Amino acid sequence: MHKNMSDINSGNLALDFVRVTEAAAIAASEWIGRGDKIAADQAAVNAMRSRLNKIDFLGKVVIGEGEKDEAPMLYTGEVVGRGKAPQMDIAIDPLECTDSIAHGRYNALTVIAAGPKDSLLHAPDMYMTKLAVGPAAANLIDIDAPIATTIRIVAKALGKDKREVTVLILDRERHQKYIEQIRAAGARVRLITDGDIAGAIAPNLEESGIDILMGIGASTEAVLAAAAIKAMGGQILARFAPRDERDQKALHQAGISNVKKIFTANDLAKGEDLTFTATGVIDGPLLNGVVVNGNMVVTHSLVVRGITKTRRFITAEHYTK
Ligand code: VTB
Repeated sequence: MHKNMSDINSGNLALDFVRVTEAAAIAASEWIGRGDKIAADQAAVNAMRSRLNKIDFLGKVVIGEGEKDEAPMLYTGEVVGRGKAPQMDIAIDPLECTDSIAHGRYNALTVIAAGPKDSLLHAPDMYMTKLAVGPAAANLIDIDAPIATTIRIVAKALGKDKREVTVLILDRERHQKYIEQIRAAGARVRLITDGDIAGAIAPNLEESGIDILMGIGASTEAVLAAAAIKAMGGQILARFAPRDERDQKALHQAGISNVKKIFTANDLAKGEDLTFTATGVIDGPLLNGVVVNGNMVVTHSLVVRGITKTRRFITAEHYTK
C-alpha cells in the first residue's frame, strides 16, 4: 500500500521532471561560451518554469538559487505545477555553473530534487561547509576531523593507499589552507571552478575517480546533492557558514536556530520518497552535455529514485525542426 502510494507520487514525476531539466539544458546550451551568464540562467529558468507548470502537481520551491547571486530565479516559496496534488517540496538549480556556461568551461547541469511536502530542508541560499563521500566511507566521516584523518579513513575504507585518494574541491582562495592540508596528507587534489552538486555525488560513482568532496559551497547545492547521495549509499555532511550578521539573520528567519548543527544527507533530504533529476549542459564528472547535430539535439540525464534506488541514465534525441 505504502509503496503503491509512492509510485503515484514522486516515482512518476521524476520521469516528468526529466523533460523539464532537458528543456532547461537545451535552452541554456544556446548560451555556451557567449559570456553572458545572466542570459543563460534566464533561459534555463524560463524553460523550467513553463515546463513545470505543465505538470499535474503542486510543487513548492523550498530552496532555490538566486538570493546569493541575485540571479534570475525560480524563487524560494514559488509555487509551480498545474494541479492541486500531490503536494511536493522541490529544490531547484535551473542552471548549476552559470559561469561555466558563460565561459564554455565544464560541468554545467540543470537539476531538480523533489520529495513529499516538508521532506527537503527549507533554508536560505547561503554557504555551507561540506564533506561528501561514497558508500564505503559513508558511516565513518566526521566534518570536524582533521583533513589527514579523513583521508586516512577514506583510504582504508576504499582499500587504497592515501596517495591514490582524490579530493575534489572548488578552486577558491578560501580553500587554500584545505588544499595545502590535502597535499600534506598525501592525497591528490582536483580543483573545479564550479559545480559541487556533481562534485558531491561523484564519489558515489566509481568511474568518476573522485573519492571525497570537501570545502565551502552553496546550501542549495547541498540539498540537491543529498537527494541523490542518499539513494546511492554515500554521505554528505554540511554546516552553515554564515559570512555576516545578515546571513545569521536569514538563518534565524528560516527557523534554523542552531547555526552550528551538522546536517547529514538525511537532514537535508528526509525519508526515502525522493527523486533527483539532472541533465548535463556541458560535460562533467556526472553527465555529458548537450550535443547539437543539425536538427537533432542530444541530451544526457540522470534520474535517481530514492525508494527503489534506481538510477536511470537517459539519452534523448530531440528533433528541433
Ligand atoms: C558552489 C558551486 C556552484 O556556487 O556551490 C558555489 O558548486 C559556491 O559559491 O556552482 P561561490 O561561487 O561564491 O564560491 C556555485 O558557483 C553556483 O553559484
